[in-house]
Amino acid sequence: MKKALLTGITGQDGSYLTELLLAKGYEVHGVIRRASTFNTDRIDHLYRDPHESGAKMLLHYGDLADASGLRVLLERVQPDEVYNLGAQSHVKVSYDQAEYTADVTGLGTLRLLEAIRDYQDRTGQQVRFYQASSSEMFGAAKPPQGLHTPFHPRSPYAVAKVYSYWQTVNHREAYDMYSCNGILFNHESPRRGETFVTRKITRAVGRIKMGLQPKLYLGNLDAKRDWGHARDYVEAMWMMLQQDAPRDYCIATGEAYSVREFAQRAFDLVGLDAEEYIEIDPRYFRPAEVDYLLGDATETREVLGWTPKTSFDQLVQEMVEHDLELAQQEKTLIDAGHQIALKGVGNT
Ligand code: NDP
Ligand code: GDR
Repeated sequence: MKKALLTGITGQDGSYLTELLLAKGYEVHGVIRRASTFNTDRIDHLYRDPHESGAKMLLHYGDLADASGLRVLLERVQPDEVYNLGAQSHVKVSYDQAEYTADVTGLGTLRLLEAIRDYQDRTGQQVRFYQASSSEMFGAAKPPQGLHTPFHPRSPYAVAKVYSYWQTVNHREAYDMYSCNGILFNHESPRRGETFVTRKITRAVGRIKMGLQPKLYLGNLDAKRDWGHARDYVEAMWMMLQQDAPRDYCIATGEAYSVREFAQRAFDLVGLDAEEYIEIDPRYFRPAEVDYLLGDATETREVLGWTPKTSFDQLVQEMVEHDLELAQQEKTLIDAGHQIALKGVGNT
């Protein structure tokens, strides 16, 4: 049985990747952070009490800021594959927490790579490594962006990801490690964090339709993104680690839409006019914006044989349907006299 170790298992991608790996018969070990409230909502449905026999998903406390803890985890788990999905992943937040983002999203990768290198040197066991690189690294570069496009990062988050990208390449070249970068363009789902724009929109659509929220405040509506479905993208991550030799890949749909277009489709699906409900709030503007991301994944498709299965329309529809149901549940509870606190508010 293969063993995988995931950082970021509690995040959107971590949850879909865990489902995929469990279905393939892996034992999955996930790194979780200690928090004062539960932070495992996205993987609770996969959890089985480790005291029972047959538990295949096991969770360990750890943090990308804690090098010694990561080293101990490698010894304990002895993984065949490591997926580094953990990060302070919010672009706007990275402006407020630039140093922290550099530490976790940048240096965290180096800590993990160095722990793997030591483990391999001592045991002779090969560990395959996946780095969650991002289209944000292309930043201001002209579309379409692909493997040969020079990086021009536009936020502390993107700069940290560029650092991690090159550490991953350098460990491959210097130490002959099986380490790969997956440069993934935006991917969304009903499990997307509620402060990312697509989920913020679909949550608002559901709540506005149910009369729970009057307006939706957004920033730059003209930014364009190449949006795919997270469930499809985690499959590509796994495929990258099953090849004969390590290399880097770009994963994208090859279609881009603006934030305005995403919102219009989402509101249309529930019979509302987006223009009537959206207001611009400048606090959602970023100090430097990434205007237009459109991925060129031709090479990846040829090498990996991967193609996205979910269209843009299907993605928007799945998210809206999910969030409409969530809003209906909220309304039922409110009508019954319960207090509901909306998650995901704030200035992001
Ligand atoms: P999420 O924000 O949903 O999840 C991030 C994960 O990282 C969470 O599990 C979070 O834990 C964990 N994490 C945060 N800080 C630390 C830390 N200090 N130590 C260990 N773990 C930490 O991100 P996604 O699932 O959307 O993305 C996964 C990865 O892919 C990220 O690295 C992201 O930057 C990258 N990426 C994402 C893209 C996308 O469109 N989704 C596109 C390209 C790259 P907790 O739950 O406790 O907060
Ligand atoms: P992004 O995703 O920055 O591309 O990073 P996000 O959904 O946050 O922003 C996309 C675009 O929408 C514009 N926007 C808003 N964004 C947010 N969050 N909130 C708003 O109210 C709002 N209004 C307009 C933004 O300015 C931006 O142009 C995501 C993250 O998952 C990264 O971790 C990942 O690396 C990249 O995608 C690829």
